[in-house]
Amino acid sequence: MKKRIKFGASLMCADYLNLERDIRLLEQNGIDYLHFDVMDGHFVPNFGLNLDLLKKARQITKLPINVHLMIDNAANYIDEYIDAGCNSLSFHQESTYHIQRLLQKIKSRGVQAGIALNPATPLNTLEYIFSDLDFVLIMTVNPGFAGQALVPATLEKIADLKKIICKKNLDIDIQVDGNVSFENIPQMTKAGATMLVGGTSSLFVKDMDISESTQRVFSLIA
Ligand code: S6P
Ligand code: MG
Repeated sequence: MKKRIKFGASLMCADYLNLERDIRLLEQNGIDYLHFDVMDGHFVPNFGLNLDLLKKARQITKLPINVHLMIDNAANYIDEYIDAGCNSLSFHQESTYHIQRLLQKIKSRGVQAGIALNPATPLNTLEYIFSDLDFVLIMTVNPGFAGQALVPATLEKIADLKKIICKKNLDIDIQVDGNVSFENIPQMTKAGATMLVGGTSSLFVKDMDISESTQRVFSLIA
């Protein structure tokens, strides 16, 4: 099944002092969803966006909100992020004990469920949970920071996942996050990516306004 490629905005790369302005610009320019990075300073060595900000963002926009939990003990926080109004949610394979249970819980609350894989984590960890997944987040950099360089082997990983999805005839999106640049987007989508996360490499680009950068990305994925 051929899927439309969706382009999302990584809010941790927006202008924090003008966040509402940036969200309005993203809406006006046809962005598909907001990507909301949560970090705990433990699973990844950085701190990201938080629950209170998610609640505020939910009040001012109808855009789908895609939460990416880069935290330990994700199971303890899932309900709060869902209550705050996210539409899809991923947590990391590497920090979670009862993965299938958690995916089921997310789906049972009417939210799309995804699992995020660090660059070094193999695809075979997905083997028995495909039917529980709406999307897989392939990290194309090691999680924690914006502005990093692509880990090249992750392109092969996207292609390998796409092959499995086709072979099993599954309806699962492949999300890519990290250095989703003008240069890398064609290779990522050719390999099979269907959900892109735009950060500093393609959306919030120095000396380029949001309208120009979104148009450039849309021309690459049309
Ligand atoms: C941090 C987080 C990401 C970044 C995004 C940055 O790891 O999960 O969502 O915000 O990858 O994009 P860029 O283009 O600066 O690499
Ligand atoms: Mg992310």
